[in-house]
Amino acid sequence: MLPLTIAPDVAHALKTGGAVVALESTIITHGMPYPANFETAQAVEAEIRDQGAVPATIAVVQGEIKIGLSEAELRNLAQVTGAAKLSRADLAAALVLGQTGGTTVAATMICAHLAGIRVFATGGIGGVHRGAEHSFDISADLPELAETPVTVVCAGAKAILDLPKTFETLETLGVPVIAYGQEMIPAFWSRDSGIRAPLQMNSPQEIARAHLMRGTLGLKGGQLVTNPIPQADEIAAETLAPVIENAVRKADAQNITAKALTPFLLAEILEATQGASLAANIALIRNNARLGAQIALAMAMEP
Ligand code: PSU
Ligand code: MN
Repeated sequence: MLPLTIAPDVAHALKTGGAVVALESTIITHGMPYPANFETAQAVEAEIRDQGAVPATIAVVQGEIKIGLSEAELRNLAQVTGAAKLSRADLAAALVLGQTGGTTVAATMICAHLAGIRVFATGGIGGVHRGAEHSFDISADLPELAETPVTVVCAGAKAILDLPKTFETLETLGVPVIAYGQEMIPAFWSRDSGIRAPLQMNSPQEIARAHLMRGTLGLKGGQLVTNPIPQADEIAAETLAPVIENAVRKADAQNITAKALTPFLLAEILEATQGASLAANIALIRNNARLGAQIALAMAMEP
């Protein structure tokens, strides 16, 4: 039997054809410190409700997939020590072993699809790490986008990654990368990565229809929507470049690899920039939650 529980408001929305937006939880367990992680998770859920959609934060709690967390469950997850970081490879084992953990973009897509949720908002996705030609470190998020039919809204990928290699890989995998409202792919804290997007769309309706058209064509996999951070919250790429260089060097020197690498880099950057990167991070996730809700609402209106 599938150990999966859907929160009452999410179940109701799914049953009545309402708009639901999935949210990941590795950002809660491994991406931000307490209490910023808890407050951000709540603010992101509130953005989705304000648009008229229902948020579903997804996590694994004591061996059970939770689709939608209560406030108490969210607070527990934000404070739990030793939470696992669960990607595609870990999910079945975590359920059998009764673990508690945050789901990555890949695992959240899998769980969202199991529950019938088609839209998912996050901050940044995993990708091809710098030096991947030696380490072979490529996030399982990329092949998941080619496998599971969920539209993922993000703000691009962080420059902790090799951005050109990340987007080349997505092209190889046949994943549509859509820039929202501009020609260029955004770069998380800043609006322009210097890489032209293969696709541009300017309305939630277009994105919703493209998702449905993929289903009509019988294509596997989802879409990646890259939504630029609001201008007022942007941090210049030059400001962060040395901080990122430093974090990558430190990870290399300390031999941080595999699952530990992304959380290590995120924590280093957070510490080095203190409030600045965190404030931008929160602003862009809220912005993505709003767009995710608008896409989910548009999809719910389509026949
Ligand atoms: N990138 C970010 N913030 C994050 C993550 C990535 O800017 O919180 C998290 C996401 O949950 C993503 C995961 O799915 O890290 C990728 O980890 P890895 O690189 O180990 O696949
Ligand atoms: Mn990795």
